[in-house]
Amino acid sequence: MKTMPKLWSSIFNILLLARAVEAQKIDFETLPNGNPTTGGLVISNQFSAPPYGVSFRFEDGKFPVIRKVGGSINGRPTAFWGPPNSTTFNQPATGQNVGTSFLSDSDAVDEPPAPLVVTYAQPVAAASGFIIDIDSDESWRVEARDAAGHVLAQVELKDGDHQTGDGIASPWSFALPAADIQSIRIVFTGRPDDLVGLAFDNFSPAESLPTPGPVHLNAKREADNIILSLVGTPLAIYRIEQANSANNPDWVELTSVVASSPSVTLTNTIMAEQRLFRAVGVE
Ligand SMILES: [Ca+2]
Ligand SMILES: [Ca+2]
Ligand SMILES: [Ca+2]
Repeated sequence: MKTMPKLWSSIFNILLLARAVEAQKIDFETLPNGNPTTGGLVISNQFSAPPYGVSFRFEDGKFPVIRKVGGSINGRPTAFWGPPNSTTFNQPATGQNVGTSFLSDSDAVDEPPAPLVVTYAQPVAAASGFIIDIDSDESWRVEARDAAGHVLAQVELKDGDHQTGDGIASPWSFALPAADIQSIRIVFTGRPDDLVGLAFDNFSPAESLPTPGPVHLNAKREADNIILSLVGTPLAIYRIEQANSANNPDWVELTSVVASSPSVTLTNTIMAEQRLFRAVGVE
């Protein structure tokens, strides 16, 4: 009987560890206490305690706010014009795994916001996240900076690059040899007269983007639609490609998706008698 408490305590520890690792992604759908976020909620230091250890502020002194799919002010979206063809209020493209909430600035789509700075309580070696809807010639730069504010590494995200576009979640990721990242700075680098909002989501404060593992793609027909569902490594990116013929298939990119648990689904209208689909992990 004496060994029982020990056994239970090790099981309990394993459960806690599993929970802590999973909890490190900030998806802006809920706060650390589990309460759902609301549109317009100001985000500053709610995630400053472990396991996150981060706080958020724009360089002009303003704080970011939660924005929701469908949100608008005076006929303009609160974060971005989403698909089709940038006509909808904060609507992500399908299969982007961004839920219904993300971090934005407090204005409607308007002049570019000041750079957003994420400050760490304790420095980290890795971090990753997504910026939604990089289109219309827009571009962003994400910098990983040390305690003195020097840029250690940076990622440029530009309209026209892979994994950018209308409502698409574009990834950035850092993995440095040592825990030197004291802040992350997200800067709009497009034209100063662009009408944009920030839409930042699925922030992993201390982990780089996962490497895509094995993927399973399933297709089924429903009336005039093909429903594709993909099971892969959560938060890893997969390119969905299509071809018209099994003989010498000429694969063309259809879209990219961000895998989520348990699966991502996409609906496609049937355009031809035969169509092949495949999913390719993007590293
Ligand atoms: Ca989200
Ligand atoms: Ca945009
Ligand atoms: Ca758009």
